[in-house]
This record gives sequence, C-alpha cells and structure tokens, in this order.
Amino acid sequence: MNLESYKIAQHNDALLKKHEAKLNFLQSEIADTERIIQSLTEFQIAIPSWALGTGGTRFGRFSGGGEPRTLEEKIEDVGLLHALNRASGAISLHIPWDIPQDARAIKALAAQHGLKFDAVNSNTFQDQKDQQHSYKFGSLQNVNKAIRKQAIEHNIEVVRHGIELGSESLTVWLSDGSCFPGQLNFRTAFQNTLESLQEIYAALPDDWKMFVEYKAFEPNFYSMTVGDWGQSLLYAQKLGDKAYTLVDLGHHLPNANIEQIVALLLMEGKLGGFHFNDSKYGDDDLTCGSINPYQLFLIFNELVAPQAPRKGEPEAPFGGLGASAFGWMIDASHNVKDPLEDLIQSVEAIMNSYAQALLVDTHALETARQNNDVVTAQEILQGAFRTDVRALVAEARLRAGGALHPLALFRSLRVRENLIAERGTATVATGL
Ligand code: AFD
Ligand code: MN
Ligand code: MN
Repeated sequence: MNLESYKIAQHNDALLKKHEAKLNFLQSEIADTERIIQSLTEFQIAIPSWALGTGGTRFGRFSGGGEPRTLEEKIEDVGLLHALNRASGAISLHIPWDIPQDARAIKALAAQHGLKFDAVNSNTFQDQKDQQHSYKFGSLQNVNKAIRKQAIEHNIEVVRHGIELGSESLTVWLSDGSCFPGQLNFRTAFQNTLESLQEIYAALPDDWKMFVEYKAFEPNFYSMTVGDWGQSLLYAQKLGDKAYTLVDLGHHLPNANIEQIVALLLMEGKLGGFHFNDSKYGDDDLTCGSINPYQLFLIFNELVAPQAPRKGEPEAPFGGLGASAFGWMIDASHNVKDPLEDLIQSVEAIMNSYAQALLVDTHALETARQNNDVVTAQEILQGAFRTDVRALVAEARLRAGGALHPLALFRSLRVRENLIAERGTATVATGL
C-alpha cells in the first residue's frame, strides 16, 4: 500500500495550527531547539523484518491479518512506517527467513522506499528443515566440531547475503548454553564459541561490524554462553576492532542497571548498538518505552553525555548521535497490538527519550556531581524527563516530509483494513 504525500499534507494542514502553538512554546522555553530538531531528523531506527507480523508467545499466535507474506511486502510495510515518521529508514533482515531471491531487485525496492539494510541476523537457534546437524546442544559452542563448522558457515553465508544488500553489520545472537549443572564445561564452551566467532570475524569485510548480542536467560536454561555484557565484551575485545557488544534492553536480569552498562561500554569503545524494546519480567519484547520510559531516557542521557568519540567516529556534536554512530534497532514482538501501530509507538518513544536527553544541562549536572549535590542532579535529570518534547519530535518529522501524528494518520487512512483487503488474514510464520 502506498501513502501518497498529499494525504500526509492534508493531515498536517489540519493539525498545523495546534502544532505551531506547542512548538512556539517550547522554542520560548528551550535554548537550542533547532539543534535538537536537527539531531532528531538525522536519527534513524532500523525496523526488524520479523516484527511486521504478529510474533506470538511460546504458546500461540493471534494474527490480526494483513501481515506481510513476502520480503517485498515486509519492505513495503517498513516503507509505510518511514513515510509516516521519516525515522524508520532501515530494515534488519533475519536469515534464512528473509533470503532475497533477487538481491538487486530487493535493494532497488528498498531504495524506492528510502530504506537501507541495517544489520543482518544469523539464526543458529533453530534447526532448519534441510540442515545436516542439529543445534540441540548448541551451535558455535558445540562439542562437535562439524556442528560448529556448520554454524560458522551459516554465519558467513548470512554475511554474503548482507554484502549483496549493502548491509555493513552482522548480529550474532546465540541461544547456546546449558539446561543443567554439569552439562557444559563453561570454559570449553567459551573457547569453542570464541574460536568459531574468530572464523566468522575473519570473513567480515573491512568496513563491517560484528555485534555480539548477550542474553541473561532463556526459559529452560541453566546457563547462557553469551549471558551478560561482561561475556559479550570479553568476546568483542578478543575478536578485535570490528567486534562490539549489542545491548538488547530485554536481555538483562531484573533490575539490572542498563544505563551504567551502556556508559561503560561507551567508555571502552565497544558499544555496538541496541535492540530497543521494553519488558516487565523477561525478554518480553514489548513496545519500547511502554513500561519504563525513565530507564530509556537515562540510557539516552548516557549516550548524549559529552564523551571522547570512539576510535574513528566523529565527535558527536552537541550529543547528536546520528544514524551511523551505533546500530539503532527495535527488536520487539507483538501479540495484542497491531504490529505497525506498535512500531510507530516504539519509534516515537525512542525519539522522545533522545530529545529529552538533549535537554539535560550536562555542565550543570557535572557541577552537581562534583559537589555531591544529589538533589540538584535529580532535579536536572527529571526536569528534562518531565518536559513534553513531542512537538519537537513532530517538527522533525514535519520538516522531513512525515506526518505530525503518524498513529492518527495510520488509523484515519484505515491502513490495516486496506492491508487485510490486499493480503487477507492468513497468519504468516514470522519466524520468532
Ligand atoms: C530473539 C532473541 C534476540 C535476537 C532476536 C532476533 O531474544 O533478541 O536479537 O531473537 O534474532 O528475540
Ligand atoms: Mn535482540
Ligand atoms: Mn530477545
């Protein structure tokens, strides 16, 4: 389904007066709104191909219909999101679920929608039907060298697909680990995984990055072989300059201080990027900012804080993070919300937290810290967090040709109803 620009213009015309009043108020209150709006305009969030349909729980899926049936339709859906919010300019594919039959045609279709290909994701957490060896006892960690080899070759195949599409990063998430005490020699499992990752790393083009994604738990597991940020950082440091740690917000033990983890990974120049989502109990993959928006804000507060740029990266002017600085991606799974509405809300939440973080007076905050003035430090942070910056985010969208209120336009155009009419209600396996 295409979204004609005149429909966006009509939508914006109807809301413009109210929007300008809110924007004028913020411009009267905040010193550098222009630089905040510019930073927001540059910020692009990659949409996971597997989040465009209903993900389901371990026990079932309740599809709402109109789901993409092909890679082309997944690209069209992300194109629609991007037309609405002008902040979803990339798609992240999962191989083998998204193997392009004609990479040139797929790349051209994505370009038509103004989309790039973000990280490609490998999959050794499921056995594929024609697979010679099973990953039942792990993949890159496996005690059987032939199984490790199969998993290494799969990852290198994924990189090859990514190269054809113009991607520049590989995300490796491993559901390797053990279910019981005694099952694994922890050190051998680490060494096997490291050696396997080193073989994959050696196959990376020079300008690529490898993101080693950690996760503290899986139901039924006793240990994970890439279980926390420390293990991921250890792998990344041993692998080399092209390897980084990927922070999925839902992959921590309850109450982990994620903003502190982000700060230390930044300090080491090993923060690769994020899989944004929200969670209450586990890897719930819920709408970003829907449960703990303050944590999301505190993460962005660390990201925009003045810091020495990473090796080879430009100094982040005024905390402007830019699309290239890290891998910015949503990783969510939808059950009771429309997938596209959920993604619209997630992108909005991320933009809001970024804009709020840019309001923080970092010099005053540092002075408060130097004086152990805890109360003032809190006032500074919460003053920014409690500022309604939605008009700044909307202005960035407006200037980039998007909708002032993407969710309202999505509904008023009856996008989902049109997609159901076009694609039917068959539930499509999205993989996850
Ligand atoms: C699952 C994993 C992990 C991974 C994603 C895509 O928990 O977050 O990034 O699948 O492979 O959600
Ligand atoms: Mn993830
Ligand atoms: Mn996950």
